[in-house]
Amino acid sequence: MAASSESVCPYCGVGCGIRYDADRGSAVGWNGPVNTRGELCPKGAAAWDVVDHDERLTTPLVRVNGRLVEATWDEAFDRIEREFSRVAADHGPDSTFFFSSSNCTNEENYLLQKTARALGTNNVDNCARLCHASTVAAMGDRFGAGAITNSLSDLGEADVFLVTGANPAEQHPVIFRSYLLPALKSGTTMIHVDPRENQTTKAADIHLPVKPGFDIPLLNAMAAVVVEEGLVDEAFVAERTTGFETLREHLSGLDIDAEAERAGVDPDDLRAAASAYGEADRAAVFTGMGMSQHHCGTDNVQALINLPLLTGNVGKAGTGVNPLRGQNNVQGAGDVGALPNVLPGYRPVTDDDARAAVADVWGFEPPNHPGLTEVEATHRFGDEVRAAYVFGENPTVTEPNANRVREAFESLDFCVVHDVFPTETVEFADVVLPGSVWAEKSGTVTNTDRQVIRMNRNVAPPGDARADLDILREFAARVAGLDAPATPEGVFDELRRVTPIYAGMSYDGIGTGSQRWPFPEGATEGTAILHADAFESGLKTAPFRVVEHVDPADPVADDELVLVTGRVLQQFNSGALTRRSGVLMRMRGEDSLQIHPDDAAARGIDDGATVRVENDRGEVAVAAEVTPAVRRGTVFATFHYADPLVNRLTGDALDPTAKIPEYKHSAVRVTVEPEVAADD
Ligand SMILES: Nc1nc2c(c(=O)[nH]1)N[C@H]1C(S)=C(S)[C@@H](COP(=O)(O)OP(=O)(O)OC[C@H]3O[C@@H](n4cnc5c(=O)[nH]c(N)nc54)[C@H](O)[C@@H]3O)O[C@H]1N2
Ligand SMILES: Nc1nc2c(c(=O)[nH]1)N[C@H]1C(S)=C(S)[C@@H](COP(=O)(O)OP(=O)(O)OC[C@H]3O[C@@H](n4cnc5c(=O)[nH]c(N)nc54)[C@H](O)[C@@H]3O)O[C@H]1N2
Ligand code: SF4
Ligand SMILES: [Mo]
Repeated sequence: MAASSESVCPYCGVGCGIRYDADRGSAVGWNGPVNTRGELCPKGAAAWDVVDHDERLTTPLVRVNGRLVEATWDEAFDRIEREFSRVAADHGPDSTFFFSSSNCTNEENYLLQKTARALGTNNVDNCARLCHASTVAAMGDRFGAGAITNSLSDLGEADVFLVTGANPAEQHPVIFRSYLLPALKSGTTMIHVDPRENQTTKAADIHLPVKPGFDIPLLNAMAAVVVEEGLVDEAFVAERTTGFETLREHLSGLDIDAEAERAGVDPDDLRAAASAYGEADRAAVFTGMGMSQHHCGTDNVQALINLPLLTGNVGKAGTGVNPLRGQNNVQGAGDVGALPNVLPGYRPVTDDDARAAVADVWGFEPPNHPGLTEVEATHRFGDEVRAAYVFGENPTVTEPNANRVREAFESLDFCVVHDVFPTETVEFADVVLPGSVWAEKSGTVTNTDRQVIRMNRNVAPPGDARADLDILREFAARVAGLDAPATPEGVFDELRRVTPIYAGMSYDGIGTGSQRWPFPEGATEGTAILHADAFESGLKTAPFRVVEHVDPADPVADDELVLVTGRVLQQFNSGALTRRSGVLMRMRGEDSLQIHPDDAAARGIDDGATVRVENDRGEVAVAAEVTPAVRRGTVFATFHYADPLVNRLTGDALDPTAKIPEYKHSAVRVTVEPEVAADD
């Protein structure tokens, strides 16, 4: 029996409220904390499609003689217990690795990271690593907190939006339509920095089609214009920053026009954008994957942060640095400690007091050395890392250099995949655990503007599938001897006690609304706008940083093009859910390669022709979409499909600080695919 209860969309970090509507037989919006009028984008509206889908995993599977066969839960867990114990005993706990899930609840992520730590390793990560890890690192360094500085509801007060490396019209549609568009209609100016024209560009006043990987010269040149034109907020700089003189010296040595040209943009347009940003009373920055997913992702965001600090655009309504987060709980997965270097609440594993504080609640102390990050771990599969638990992630499609990733998964001694569909990663599993989707479980998720929202169960999981938290409870008991609370509410109550930024919240208090972090013990509500009087670091000031351009990892030969990868509105990440949705059908153009007419003509490529895209790492065949929307020298494809598997082409380079991959810059050769002879 289905009951209609308030839940949260399983897709993006906007966190729209959805529930099952039995009359319509589909998901509908309720008036949630973010989608206050019940509005949804096409993905949210189609979210029921994956609940009663006939490809759902409905029974545990174990590999016997190379084939996955149906098993009982006991058989599956006996095998898991035996193999995890064996690997940990033979090679030490750091030979195990845990992929936690940004698509799953705070309670589930909390329990999985606690299990890893009880087993004796900090080897737990979630795909924030592939996403905004660099943003979080840079913002943490400067402001003392890596999260969005403002709240969605105050951002409309901005006079200028600087949107860089993000396409909110397609990737955060309800934020775009319900929070940004009304402001744009009443006069807010939007600057869009993106090598490609997309739906966001259509609503922009100034478009800077930056050359992929050249955001630092662009941002430094914008900062230099702000200084040159006397647009610096002197009072703010004096009171709230340090290091201005050093930055000013560096910027005054720059040739602004030359830096603009190096970044591939028109110097006049760049000056216009910088003046608009600098002259605004209130200017808000939105930043996305175009900035974060480079091997200089942290430096990109460091360069970006100089702008709000120069102009006093931090700590008040309509300003700040606002990363738009990825999945419905990528914010929360990090908040509750599913990261290898920090405990719940972002306290470093190396901090003795932090470990002692969690030990008071847990009854054991977590290890004191940071664990491996997600991609680093994959690179060590079969060697240092022998067993993995993959919860709600599809890394064989989504990690870079997919051919290598597949070999890595092959080389594991033991792999558990806990998912809801037979994904491409399930093909590498020794044991498969059938979990639950959004409508089948309860718990909390934390959206992009730090609001903790409750999901309530509408329907039971299909067949023998179980609620994710119940599966993780048994896993915790079997491999680490933990006795976790039986309900999401019980787990939330525990996680609150070790997560200072959540300490004042309560499950009941959230109800069908939300509570926002930071919400310390004793507070009556959370803080919407961070860094108002002092930064979250506890300091009154934030430092300026001098940032130099870093060349992309892949050198680009004369006959090569730069492949940028990204997203479209109707598909979500690895496509595990959306590719199975009847409503979000595969549409023309979604899996094609956007190529500029000049680059196409030089290669004899017609619109619609099948082209081969290749480099030393791999190759894919795709249809060409010849369009001037993408800049010359750059091609664009999505990574939503297992075929074409675009991540065969992306590389291994990682940001040295945040370890995020360079998904937004790969050198490729593009040629017309030779016709396959009809009689072959
Ligand atoms: N429809 C849909 N929505 C989603 C998702 C989805 O898969 N589909 N995924 C969710 C997730 S996990 C995330 S992380 C967010 C991501 O949301 P976005 O950050 O908006 O995602 P992307 O499309 O990957 O990248 C944004 C833009 O960066 C541009 N870009 C590429 N290279 C550069 C560069 O060097 N510099 C600059 N300035 N820009 C560049 C691309 O052209 C692209 O338009 O979306 C979330 N929402
Ligand atoms: N080339 C390229 N690659 C990229 C990116 C890019 O821009 N370009 N972006 C990167 C980014 S930002 C991200 S975040 C990653 C995303 O990478 P992934 O997290 O690997 O991708 P998803 O498709 O979100 O994977 C979600 C998995 O969880 C399962 N799932 C969904 N809901 C539930 C649930 O409630 N319970 C359980 N048990 N399972 C569930 C789905 O079936 C699916 O297998 O991809 C990265 N890869
Ligand atoms: S905007 Fe995001 S959270 Fe809202 S319905 Fe669309 S995918 Fe779901
Ligand atoms: Mo993401």
